[in-house]
Amino acid sequence: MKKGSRLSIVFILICFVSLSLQVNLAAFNSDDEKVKAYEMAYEIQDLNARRTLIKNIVIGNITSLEQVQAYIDNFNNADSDNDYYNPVVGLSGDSLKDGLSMLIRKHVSLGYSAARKFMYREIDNEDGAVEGVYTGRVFPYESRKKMNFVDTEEFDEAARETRSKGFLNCEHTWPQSFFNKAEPMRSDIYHLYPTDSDANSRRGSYPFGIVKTVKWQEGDSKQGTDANGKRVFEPRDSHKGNVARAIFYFSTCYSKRLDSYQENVLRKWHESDPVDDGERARNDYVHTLQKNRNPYIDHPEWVSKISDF
Ligand SMILES: [Ca+2]
Repeated sequence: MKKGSRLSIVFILICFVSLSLQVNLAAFNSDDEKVKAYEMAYEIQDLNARRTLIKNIVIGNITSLEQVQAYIDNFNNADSDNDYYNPVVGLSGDSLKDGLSMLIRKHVSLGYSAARKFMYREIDNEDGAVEGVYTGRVFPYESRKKMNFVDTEEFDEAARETRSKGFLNCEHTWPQSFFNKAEPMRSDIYHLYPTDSDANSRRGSYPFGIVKTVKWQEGDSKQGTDANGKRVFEPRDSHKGNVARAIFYFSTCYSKRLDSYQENVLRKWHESDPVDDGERARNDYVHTLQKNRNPYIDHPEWVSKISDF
């Protein structure tokens, strides 16, 4: 892109970022600094989605890169909360579940576009690539670029139609059809994961279970019928515990009951695929955005303290 047109985008974008955020381009010495300001303004655009979380941060007129950086640092430092679980310490059974429900229900919903943007660009992005949780297929996703294989608000509709399968999209571990795509459930990242679109549609809204007769299989995830002939979806082993804790979170947060079949399967998976560092890091990251946590990642032992989800 030519520098002249790039700079005009700078101005438009910065105006778009926020009415209350004004970057005075004239204050920057060189074109390079102006372009850098544009890059940082882009970052602020993401941060801006979180702006409502921290009401005491006032965005003034920004005239230097240092001020922009300080603004970003303020966001990143405002998230620690060591006493998060204090209100439920010592509780068990239904009291624990109800207490956790009150605690985690109070959170910020980013909206579906921003939630996916954070997920693909940052939370689940490893060196410019995002892995589909069911198949393990890796999708290149370079930050700040429109990627045709990724289903975001920028996703090209024509590309979607010509690629009926094989793009990266968003799995709702608790199926969207069960809550009519309503917010804040739809955008709650604790049960959202990047997936291969094909695997996502194979999962559909089937319950999770152990597949005995395979109808579809890829990357060790399967869809088919279980020992009783019931149609189920079985994620690969490394994602089984993540699914269990996502569902326990959702059930607790939104007071949705699990049938005993589903609960038994997920309790086993919670044990067989325990919490790992990657899941803990994801919990920390989502906390900075939503201001709540998945308690079953922080305290896996609480699952057995609750007799009935
Ligand atoms: Ca796992």
